[in-house]
Amino acid sequence: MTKQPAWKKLEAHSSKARKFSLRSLFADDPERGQRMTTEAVGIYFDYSKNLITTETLSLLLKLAEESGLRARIDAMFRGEKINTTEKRSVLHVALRAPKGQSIVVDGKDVVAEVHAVLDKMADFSTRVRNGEWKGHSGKRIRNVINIGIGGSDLGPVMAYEALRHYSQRDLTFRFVSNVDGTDFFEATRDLDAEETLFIVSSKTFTTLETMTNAHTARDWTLAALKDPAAVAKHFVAVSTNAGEVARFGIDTANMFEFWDWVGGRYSMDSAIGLSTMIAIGPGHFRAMLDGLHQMDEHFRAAPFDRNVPVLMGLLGLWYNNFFHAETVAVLPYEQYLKRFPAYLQQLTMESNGKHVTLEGKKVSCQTGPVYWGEPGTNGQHSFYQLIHQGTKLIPCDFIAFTRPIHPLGRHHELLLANVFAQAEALAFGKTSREVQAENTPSWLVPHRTFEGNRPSNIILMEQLTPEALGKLVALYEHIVFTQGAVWQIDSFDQWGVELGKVLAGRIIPELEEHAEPPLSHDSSTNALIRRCRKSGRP
Ligand code: G6Q
Repeated sequence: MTKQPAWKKLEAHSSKARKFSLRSLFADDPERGQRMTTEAVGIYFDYSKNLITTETLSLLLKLAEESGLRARIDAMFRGEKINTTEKRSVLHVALRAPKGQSIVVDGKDVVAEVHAVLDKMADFSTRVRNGEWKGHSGKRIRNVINIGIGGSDLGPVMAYEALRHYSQRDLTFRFVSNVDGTDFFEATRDLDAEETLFIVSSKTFTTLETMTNAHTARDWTLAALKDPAAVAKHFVAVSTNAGEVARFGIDTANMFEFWDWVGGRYSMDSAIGLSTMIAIGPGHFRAMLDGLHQMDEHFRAAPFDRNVPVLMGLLGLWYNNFFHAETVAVLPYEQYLKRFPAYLQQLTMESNGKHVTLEGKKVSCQTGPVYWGEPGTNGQHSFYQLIHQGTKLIPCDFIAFTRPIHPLGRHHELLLANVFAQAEALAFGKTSREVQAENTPSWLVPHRTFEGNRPSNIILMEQLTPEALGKLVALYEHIVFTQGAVWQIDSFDQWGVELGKVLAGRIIPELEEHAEPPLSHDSSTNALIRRCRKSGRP
């Protein structure tokens, strides 16, 4: 990639760009704040506060062309096996394709299968929501606990929190992911097993954490209900592995299927979203799918210079590869999106944290940045200091909504004023002359000076609805796709999580067995294991 003509030109251009001043760029072009924006599927995207000119943009767009982004998008939508290291199609876009559309994988129309599962989910969700689905002792289900981890947890947690306003409030939702027993204990300590339904969400149904928590959940349920038949009423599964689901004791009639062409971190709108559907109801869930689909169509069809995910992907790449920025801050000014940055961390970092190209050669440039963030305005009172005056360049994505969900007094105006002010302050700063003009003592002037020139994107939408959330999720999925295509890496595998799992498997018996098997790790690991051996504990 780094040998492409556009890359070389961007390298040369970036030494000029380091001297760009956002103050001057805005002063020289009074239209910049309108010109460097685009609007699509209900998103107003303002990218004018980036360290770019029209030339930068056209070079970045050229880079996208030279890297074959268009062909790769088409290959994904056709269902080609673009996840080459796992020999799989990458078809999360099929999860929200409307009924009647057809995408064929290995001779099967996957869209028809998707809708069959959605209908089954809708039927089940409705029965839980209206109380028709009863627990073993005849009591109504009041609590729903999703057990899953990684892609089988972060999406459901994020979506539940984001759409809580639309949820059925007489149902309690909890999420257990960590193998740390505290997670299960705290999620269940005040609940009545007779009123609790567990959704065991695991693509493989073999994941250590999830299966450990699922077995603990079964013991917890049976300790209260004292009848193995209770499992049928208190456990359902979301998985691709019917054999393991049956072995666990869950009737496969109560299993909601998905497929190997859905990556874990791309699965929040598959059956993995069953807890979301129970919370918000099938109608809202379908609205979320519609939002995802609208963004898919925009990504597939819009010209790159007006394509929001392509533009955002390229701008991210600009700072990552040409300004050596290491991170991206995602800053939603909407309290309900408090888990969105955590969700994005997996989506972006598990996808693009790769060190070799599709051909297995070491990459010649930096790949995925670190994503992080917190909702505004809280972050302003903690880490924004470093973004404003630190020595690191941290491009920011601000996400805001014009209409509040809860219009309370002046709250929303204050919230919006803050997000716009932050972007303005980052971009334009405050010169030492301006600080001096405020009669600041000269020794304090450097401390109170803001260099500015710190780039940000603003994503402005009308209101956080299920449809809007769908658009935001698909937006970031396609940003990841765009960057992965330019870097020519496999954004859909995750071999990096394997080694730790294998090593943990080796250490488990070394901690648990009273025979104290001999240890053959490094001296540090050996010493740590010895200190924690079960047999040595009081
Ligand atoms: C996501 C990853 C990973 C996965 C979890 C859970 O893309 O593959 O986070 O989702 O390891 O896997 P299971 O769903 O198979 O339990």
